[in-house]
Amino acid sequence: MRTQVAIIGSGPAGLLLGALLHKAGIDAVILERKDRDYVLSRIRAGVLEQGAVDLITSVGVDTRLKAEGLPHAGFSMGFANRRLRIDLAGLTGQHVTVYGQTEITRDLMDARLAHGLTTVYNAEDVALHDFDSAKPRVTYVEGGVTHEIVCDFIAGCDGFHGISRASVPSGAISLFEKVYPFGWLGLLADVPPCDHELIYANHPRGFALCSMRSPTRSRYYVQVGADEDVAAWSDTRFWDELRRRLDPEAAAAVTTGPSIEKSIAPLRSFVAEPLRFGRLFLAGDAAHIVPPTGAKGLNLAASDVHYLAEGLREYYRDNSEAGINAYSARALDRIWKAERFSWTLTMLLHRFDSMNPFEQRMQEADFRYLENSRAAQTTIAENYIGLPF
Ligand code: RFL
Ligand code: PHB
Repeated sequence: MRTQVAIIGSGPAGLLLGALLHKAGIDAVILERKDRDYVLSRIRAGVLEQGAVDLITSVGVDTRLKAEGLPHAGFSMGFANRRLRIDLAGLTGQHVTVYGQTEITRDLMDARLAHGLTTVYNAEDVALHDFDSAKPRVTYVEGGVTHEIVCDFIAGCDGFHGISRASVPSGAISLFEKVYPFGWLGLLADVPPCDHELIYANHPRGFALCSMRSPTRSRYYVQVGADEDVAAWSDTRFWDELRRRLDPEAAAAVTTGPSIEKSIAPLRSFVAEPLRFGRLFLAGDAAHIVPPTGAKGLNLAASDVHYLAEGLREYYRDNSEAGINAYSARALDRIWKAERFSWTLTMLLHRFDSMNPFEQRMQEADFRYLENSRAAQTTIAENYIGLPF
């Protein structure tokens, strides 16, 4: 098979890149290790910046997003049983949109199918070859048969555990990482949310987050130990722990119900540099991870593929390499700012066993400063709604 761009991974980064390239008249094939239903069963992000919404709109995949996405003009932070609302709309004039990553993925997959674009699911043993030459190749096994794709470029959109970043010689790549000593236990249930906006709570027992997917479907998280076993968490234990960590008003408003999904995600900050190796580009979680506290992971995947698609469009349309040459630096500039924000919010909102009394007082002072400073609230708000790209 021959294509212009071979995309590895059909998460939001790969699918959105595929849609942007299709719009630009550039031919691409997506190779995905899992099947469609498996990809759609992963429960992940829920908050979209306007920039991500605009990109999805630009490829014409916004019908359900416009109908079902929930505009949120603010969110709250809880601390010592007090609640501080960050007025996103009042402070920045903008809002975020609550719409699940699963739904975006489904919409983009359906659009690909409708346009007759090729996605190979269950592609095993994907291997990247010769990306330091002008004729890169990708091989994979499907149904026991080995196939080869000859292409101009490879886009590594295969997430943190993918093959793309791992294919780069270790001397050519620098990795920056911070692993946090805890994870988030998430629960999805068909119950109405406890509030019309998100609540991020810092409590002596640990962090908790009240989020949602729709007016009838809630997503909640509690901070747990890094090596906690999800099997140790019955629904009842989860609901009890969640309510203990919320202020009395929020706790009283929690409607409990059977979980649809329950899983633990470790928290990590990670960046690989650079994002280009000859004719291989990294984008999305393949290149970087943020702790979910700032709701930035999916949004960064969107800005990465926006820069990459622009570069590839310039390459094919204008015969210019300027855009692909600038890709790594442009994307990394925005990535590091989102890393900074996600790290700051994680440090503010979680309890660390290692915190000494001085550090604990610093966290409390941070919060009290935020309560009384419009400037500090604006800093949080302008990062939460998303820096421009
Ligand atoms: P994905 O979604 O991991 O997709 C990568 C795809 O590549 C496939 N793959 C391979 N395919 C072929 N060959 C191989 N060797 C392959 N190896 C892997 C995988 O099967 C998969 O289909 O990466 P992508 O596209 O870069 O998207 C990134 C986002 O998924 C991620 O950043 C967000 O989910 C992060 N995130 C959040 N981001 C937000 O912007 N807002 C949020 O509110 C938010 N909440 C979250 C989150 C992530 C979470 N978890 C579970 C990590 C909440 C949670 C709990
Ligand atoms: C979610 O709804 O899954 C969600 C929302 C906000 C975050 C992280 C996750 O910061």
